Amino acid sequence: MSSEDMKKRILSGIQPSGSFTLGNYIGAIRNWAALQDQFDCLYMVADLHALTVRQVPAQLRAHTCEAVSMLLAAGIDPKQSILFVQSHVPAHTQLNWILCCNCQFGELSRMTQFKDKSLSHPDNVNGGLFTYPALMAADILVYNADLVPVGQDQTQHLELARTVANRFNNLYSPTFHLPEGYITKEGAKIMSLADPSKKMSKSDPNVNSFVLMNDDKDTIIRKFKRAVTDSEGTVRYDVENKAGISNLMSIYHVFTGKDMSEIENEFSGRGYADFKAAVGEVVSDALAPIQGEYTKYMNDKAYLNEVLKDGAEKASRIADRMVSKVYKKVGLYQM
Ligand code: AQP
Repeated sequence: MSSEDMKKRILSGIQPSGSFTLGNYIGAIRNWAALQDQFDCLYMVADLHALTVRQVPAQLRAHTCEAVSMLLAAGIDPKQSILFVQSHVPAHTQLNWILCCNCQFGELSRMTQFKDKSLSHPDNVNGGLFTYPALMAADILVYNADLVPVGQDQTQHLELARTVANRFNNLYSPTFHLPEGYITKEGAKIMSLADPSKKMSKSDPNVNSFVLMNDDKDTIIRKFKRAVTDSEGTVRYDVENKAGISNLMSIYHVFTGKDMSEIENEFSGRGYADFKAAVGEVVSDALAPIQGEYTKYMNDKAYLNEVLKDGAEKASRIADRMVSKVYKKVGLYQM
């Protein structure tokens, strides 16, 4: 078997629930491009997952195009990886139902994301929000992915995917690999600029809480200038007592490679204004070339559609085989 055949398979997704933030870039997208040489990668824009929270249809469509353009701009190569939109591959929802029927109510009730999102959207605690982990398990298992890059917030869902896969394998016969989490080197969790105790999120209603990957330089500089910090005036890494400054230091570290003590020395005796301006500069310099590419893709819908059609076909070829295998195993009559 060639080394190509032995590459492990990775599946990762991102929701088009808004424009991508600097948090999405640092925590996910930036790593995705880097994984392509080493792994057999499938990257999906998880539009079905986005529906668990109420979306404006026209915006969801626009954000989906933006998402695909941004992933291409950030270096996802559709010749090397399979890039697709989740709803374009019906096998995800087909397997989802089978897995839903193999997930226990108690298991789903224990998911902390369900509890959190029910609290943040009390007017729309829908069934999709509750069964979201079964769809996530289907996303992974339909490709028999070996590895899933996940943040801390998703480890519980991945564990459930393993539990369901294991249950299915025992009940019927070995079918699914048990997927493992893949922790990337730089797993920084980027916090909101308006409230550094909260994760930076693309669906945050406060536009000053996040920097978007397609924000222009002036906007980026202004948002960092307004970032909530503390009154001490010393650039010092202390997540507990100086969450805002520590968050900015993590961002500065990602783009400069400087460690925390180097950053402290660089800004020793200088105020927060200087530091915030420097963070804004390195972020906008890093995003500028990606933004150039992004605009190019956004203006070429024909190319985007071609990429997505090809991605959906390649993904379906793998996923459809798994669905028919599963359908057969559970006893669905096939002609
Ligand atoms: N603040 C963050 N820091 C580091 N990583 C982050 N990710 C998201 N926010 C941060 C990572 O981005 C990937 C895609 O996430 P998602 O779109 O599937 O959903 P999410 O984690 O819920 O992202 P958002 O931006 O917070 O979306 P909304 O506002 O819609 O809920 C994941 O790998 C995630 O870890």
